[in-house]
Amino acid sequence: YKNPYYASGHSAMVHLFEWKWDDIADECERFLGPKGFGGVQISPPNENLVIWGKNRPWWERYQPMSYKLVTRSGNEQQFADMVRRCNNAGVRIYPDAIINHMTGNDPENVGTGGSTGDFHNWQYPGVPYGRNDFNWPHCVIGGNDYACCADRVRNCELAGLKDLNQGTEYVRDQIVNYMNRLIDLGVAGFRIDAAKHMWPGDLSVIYSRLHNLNTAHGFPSGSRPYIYQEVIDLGGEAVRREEYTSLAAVTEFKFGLELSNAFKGNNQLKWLSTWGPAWGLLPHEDALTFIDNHDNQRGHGAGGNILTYKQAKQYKAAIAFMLAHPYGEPQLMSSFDFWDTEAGPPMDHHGNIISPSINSDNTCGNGWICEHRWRPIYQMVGFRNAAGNTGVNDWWDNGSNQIAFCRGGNAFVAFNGDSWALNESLQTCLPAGTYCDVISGEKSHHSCTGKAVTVGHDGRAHISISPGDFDMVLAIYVGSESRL
Ligand code: LAG
Ligand code: CA
Repeated sequence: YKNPYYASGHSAMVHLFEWKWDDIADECERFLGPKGFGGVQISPPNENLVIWGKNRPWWERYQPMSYKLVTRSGNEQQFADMVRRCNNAGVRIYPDAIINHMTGNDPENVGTGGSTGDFHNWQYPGVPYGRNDFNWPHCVIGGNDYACCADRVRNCELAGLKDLNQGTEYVRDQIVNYMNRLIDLGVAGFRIDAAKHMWPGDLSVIYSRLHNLNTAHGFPSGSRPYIYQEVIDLGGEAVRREEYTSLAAVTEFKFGLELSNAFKGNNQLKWLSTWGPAWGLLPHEDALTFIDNHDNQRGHGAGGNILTYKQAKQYKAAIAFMLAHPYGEPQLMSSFDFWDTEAGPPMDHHGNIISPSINSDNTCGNGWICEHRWRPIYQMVGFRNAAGNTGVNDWWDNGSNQIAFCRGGNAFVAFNGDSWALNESLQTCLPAGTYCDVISGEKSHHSCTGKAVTVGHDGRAHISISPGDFDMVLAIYVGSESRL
């Protein structure tokens, strides 16, 4: 359950938060596949409660009504089409699986697929679920429960959301059938929402009943789905993330907190020479890593002080470090613009999601940020693919916030977080030649639109990043897009 089964030569997953299935299919073919992205995390594909009372907030999708594949992102036909087209483009699909709970006691009761419910009586006819399928006696998780009481964290309601009892065979069957339908349609794995709120023993049974990945979609026979479980554990909790790592991968929330802290200038970059488990992070193969996610970018979930697209220069540097460094299985966030932390995606007055527009410089419009289309970000996916499974070598730092390292003999990156220029002759480990920095520009015909770096026969090159540069990163690698 810890192998994402990316197509060869691809890496890194992007969360296309609230995108429509037709748009994701287009994006796989026109951008993600050609740029070497490994996969897409999609918003929950199952029917959710429609919440007009809050003007269709993004979080209505975390209130399931049934396992019918009908949401604002599209219907089952569109879902199947997206998965097929993305797999053909070498890009895998990972749905967000909401299996801990159903809806809250909301005043509205109609879902995106037309299902209705009677929440006060635990009735969800679209599945169907009834009172016996939920934990009993009824209780709601309180703030103090997280430190003391694992049983309450797992058997009581999260934010008043009706808490399914995954210990019963009937509930397990509904969940397993839902997930297996998605696997048969060609998905490569799942994010397990709210995994902390479910018993590891129940999850283990559910995972063991999942089908192998569909060989008709290009997966090797016998492949198990990639599973990354959302467990927020920054220490001091009754539920520990180590209870889940024996089952499958886990979301590593400390990763984004520490890198945000460092790239904001609150911790010197030189300390990153030991980046990985020495920082208290999970073992490499257990960790799904990211800077921000859909919750903490807007102060939900783990909260904290996370870098997002709103502090672009530091954010891009933190993302570049994540993609340049071999530790972890990286995930990128791709957002819609927001000020109101509850607001849903760009939509018309019927509540239909408005597609992103694509500008001539690769960026998006219509209210979509599309961080994954920012040059320093997608070019670093190319860097990661060129670096392959090499480790870090030839680490250099200036004793404060200027750092650089190589990945084998294929890729070199430098960062300047100091308020003065980085101007050094450094070992790049690359074969002699002239390379285009993929951060400040790219190769165009026979020249670089940004910085050019000339590597000598000893592998050394003059590297310069000044504090006034648009980005605090310089990256070069052996590849057709980067070598003149
Ligand atoms: C998650 N991970 O464990 C998701 O990443 C997170 O986005 C989900 O919460 C949560 N668990 C449940 O799947 C989101 C919002 C909540 C929202 C919830 C359900 O962060 O704010 O709760 O989705 O829509 C909302 C209201 C609550 C209310 C609740 C039930 O904000 O005030 O009690 O609905 O009506
Ligand atoms: Ca639960």
